[in-house]
Amino acid sequence: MAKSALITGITGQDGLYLAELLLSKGYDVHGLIRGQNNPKLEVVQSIAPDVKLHFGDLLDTSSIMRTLDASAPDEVYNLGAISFVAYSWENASVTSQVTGLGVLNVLESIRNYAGSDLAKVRFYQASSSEMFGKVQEVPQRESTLLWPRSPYGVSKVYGHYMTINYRESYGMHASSGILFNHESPRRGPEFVTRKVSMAVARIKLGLQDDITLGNLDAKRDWGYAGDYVRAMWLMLQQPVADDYVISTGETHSIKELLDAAFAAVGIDDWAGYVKQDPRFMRPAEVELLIGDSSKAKEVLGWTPEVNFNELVAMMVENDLKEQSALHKA
Ligand code: NAP
Ligand code: F7E
Repeated sequence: MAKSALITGITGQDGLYLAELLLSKGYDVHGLIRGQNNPKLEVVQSIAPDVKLHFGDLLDTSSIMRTLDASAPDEVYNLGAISFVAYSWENASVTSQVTGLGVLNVLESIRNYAGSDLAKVRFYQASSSEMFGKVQEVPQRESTLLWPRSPYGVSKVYGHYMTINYRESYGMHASSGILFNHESPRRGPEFVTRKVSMAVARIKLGLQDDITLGNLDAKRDWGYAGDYVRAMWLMLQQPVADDYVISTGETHSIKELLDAAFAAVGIDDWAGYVKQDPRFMRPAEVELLIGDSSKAKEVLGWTPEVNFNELVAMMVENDLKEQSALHKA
């Protein structure tokens, strides 16, 4: 019989890639979608029409329980979150509720749903490299001390330890993927990679004069979302649940991101196109992230396939197509 999987955050970047991966493996895929008249419902239905959608919210435990009953999942991937770090300072309480307490709501719902047969449901938590924040070790690995720098990071630490606690307290097959930044043409336009790829495409097409950014010196370990959802699935196929860092092991500054993105449209000197504004600076910055995913390589056999330059070129190319089509329409 086909396995069943439930994905929270189905309308997000990772939710869609994961849904496509699981459908290609023959899973019966269910997604939790929130809100009245969610504008992304049509996107999910057009890209992955075989996904069965259930209306619910991470803040509404009874809706999660109802969705578990309806989907009878073998695997639950908790990808739902308020995920934009900058927003989390302005909206610390709701971020803590959704990104932090939302994890507890899913874990408790699974515990109630599965009863004495807890082993029948495997759980994946979307933990984040933002938990390392003010990094205490370079590169960061599973054992590195966590030192989050934003309400988002603090909320992810809560969800991370709650996942470990349910594993240790109840023997639940609950794993956390500590994923470093991963991007794609489906990345939200509020994140820096997509903000840059869209602006560079629009500058090349003569639709925009420049781009305004914040801190250009911060460094991130950027990978491709399509590679990273493969790691999520691999974690839930292991006999024993555990936590894994998923990263490329390479770090690049925002300036290097600009180099790669402008180079993709044949512009070598971008200085005249880039402005800075304190509005995009953060109250506390995560200056440097670089991950060591050797445990994932050894145990899961996971390695990333798309490198930094390929990722940036893929995003710029997609935005050139999207922006030209929009402009012609
Ligand atoms: P994303 O594109 O921002 O997607 C977030 C998803 O969460 C959306 O589907 C959103 O639904 C949903 N959501 C928000 N509030 C909700 C609520 N109250 N109830 C139910 N669902 C809710 O994020 P992503 O990039 O795909 O990331 C997936 C997960 O991995 C997130 O937990 C994120 O924090 C984590 N993560 C991401 C990265 C990364 O670099 N991408 C790295 C590490 C960890 P709407 O569409 O309705 O808003
Ligand atoms: O910022 C700097 C900014 O918003 C990256 C989320 O998926 O990955 C993501 O969080 C860097 C930061 O991603 C702008 O200060 C400069 O240093 O693209 P971002 P993030 O904060 O790293 C982690 C792993 C997650 O878990 C999160 O959910 O870029 N930066 N200028 C800027 N950032 C933005 N957004 N906009 C700017 O104008």
